[in-house]
Amino acid sequence: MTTQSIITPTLNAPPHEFDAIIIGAGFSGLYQLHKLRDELGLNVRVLEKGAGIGGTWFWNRYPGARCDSESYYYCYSFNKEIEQAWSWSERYPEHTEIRKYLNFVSDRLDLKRDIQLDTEVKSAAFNEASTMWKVETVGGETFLTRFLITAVGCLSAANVPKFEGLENFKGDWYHTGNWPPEGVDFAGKRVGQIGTGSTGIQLAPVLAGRSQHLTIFQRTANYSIPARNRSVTPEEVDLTRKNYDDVWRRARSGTNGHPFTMSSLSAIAVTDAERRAIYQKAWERGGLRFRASFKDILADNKANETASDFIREKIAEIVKNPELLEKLTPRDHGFATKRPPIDSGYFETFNRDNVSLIDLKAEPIVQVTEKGIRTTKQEYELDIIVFATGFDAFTGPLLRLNLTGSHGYALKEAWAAGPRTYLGLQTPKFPNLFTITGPGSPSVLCNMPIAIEQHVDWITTCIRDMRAQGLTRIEAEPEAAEQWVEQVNAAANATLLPMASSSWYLGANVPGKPRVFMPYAGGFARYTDICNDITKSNYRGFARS
Ligand code: N01
Repeated sequence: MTTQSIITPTLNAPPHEFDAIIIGAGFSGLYQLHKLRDELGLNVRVLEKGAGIGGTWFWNRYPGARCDSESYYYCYSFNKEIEQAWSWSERYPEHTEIRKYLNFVSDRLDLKRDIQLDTEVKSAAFNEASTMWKVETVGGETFLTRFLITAVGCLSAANVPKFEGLENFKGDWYHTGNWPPEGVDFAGKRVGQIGTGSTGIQLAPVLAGRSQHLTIFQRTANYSIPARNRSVTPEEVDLTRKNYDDVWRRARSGTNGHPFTMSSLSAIAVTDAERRAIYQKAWERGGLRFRASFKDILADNKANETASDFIREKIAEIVKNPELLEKLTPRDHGFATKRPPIDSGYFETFNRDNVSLIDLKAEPIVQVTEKGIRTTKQEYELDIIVFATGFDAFTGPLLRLNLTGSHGYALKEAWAAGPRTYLGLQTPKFPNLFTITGPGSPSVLCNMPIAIEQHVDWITTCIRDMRAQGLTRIEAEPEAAEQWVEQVNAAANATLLPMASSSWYLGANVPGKPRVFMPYAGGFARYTDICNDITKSNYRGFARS
């Protein structure tokens, strides 16, 4: 992997001025840089907190970290040469391979010369008189820019629960989303893992194999579908390359940006035997596509219950100990109402002798002690604690930037009751600020690279049109944002998605966070049509001058 950093911070220099500053060098920041610099000819700088590019995949290096979208479509679609030159080795790429891919793309497009690593944005404020943003970094640098574009991802603000006594723990602790690049040696260690979301479910089988003993602290039992990861054959690579146009056409025309279509069948309109055969086939094929087995899994309680029942039966076939099985069986929410994980041997892990499961509903954590974790029942002695406790999703990464819009209005204030955006792209009173995959856009309900490309393309067209029309300022109108928030709520309420009380889609995993369903659930293709229509209407809902 190429790791060279081209730009190093220059302290105490006069403010650097740019046409656009992009915050973050993951999938979205890299593509946005390419579009603005290489297509519009703008003077652009990317500021990246990490010591390397990759965004999510720079930070998430925990054992077992891999993507749960399939490799052949968890990648960019905008460049034919890159598409034809790159080969994925596995069905679900590991974090190392995704970093290699992003470095490969960056090198091909010569992006690194405009990316400044090790540069964390401390704050940014809009100046009404100059129509410019002033960006300040933790390292003391100042930048001025006409357009400020956040490419910080939806899941980049780690959520470490505030357990009393963590500072006293004599062992080591880590959050999965901030994993040390040098790795962690678990050999001979007693490890505690808190959290059983997508991350914890990927992590547990690997930790169980590497540690002396693994204690998993579970608050909510989860569903999971087998990933069925495997190597990709050269024949499959060739076939995908030949068919890429069709892959992308299908991905863009669907609900979730995946190149498979939702079944047209209802789960309750078929016979029991037909339903079982369809679920069984989907279970054997593995992966997130299980959700597409029937059209109403996320729209109708009865249909959802058939999927939930099927998975519960599968868990019962795997887990041998009846007491553990009871704890591991999800009953408080329907399948896929929370983001469903996929796994490689998760439930099988509980058949091992060196794994224990603590049900935090029965014995909540009281404190972290010098020696480990104390629940209401007992103290568990541990050498290492791993927090697989997720993220302050959607709003967390943006609020941490300390953004101040027109006349000193802070984003924290604007979003005090939850995020209010127009299309997830702009927030009223924050002129010239674009949020790639911001709250109110399909983002995490979608295959992320597809959602990112759509946003970056829209932003690029918008800036191009402004420049062509001699405009320098764009701001979402408050009424347009209000109406969009209503549409986001209506789209969510037409599904079962808001029903999982512990879902991070609702911000429920972070104590004190407003409970608002944040992504747009009306479908990716529909969302794209809405955005395109707004472009054609000469930017309805945006005030431009
Ligand atoms: O986070 P989560 P994640 N005490 O929020 C528990 C994406 N992803 O990192 O359910 C005890 O889903 C919490 O319990 P509960 C994917 O979109 C993608 O696993 O809130 N437990 C839950 O079990 C995914 O959905 C890939 O009751 C506490 C867990 O911690 C998203 O990232 C791979 C707690 C957190 O689960 C987030 O997944 C991995 C507390 N105080 C992840 N606080 C790809 O392949 C939280 N928990 C692309």
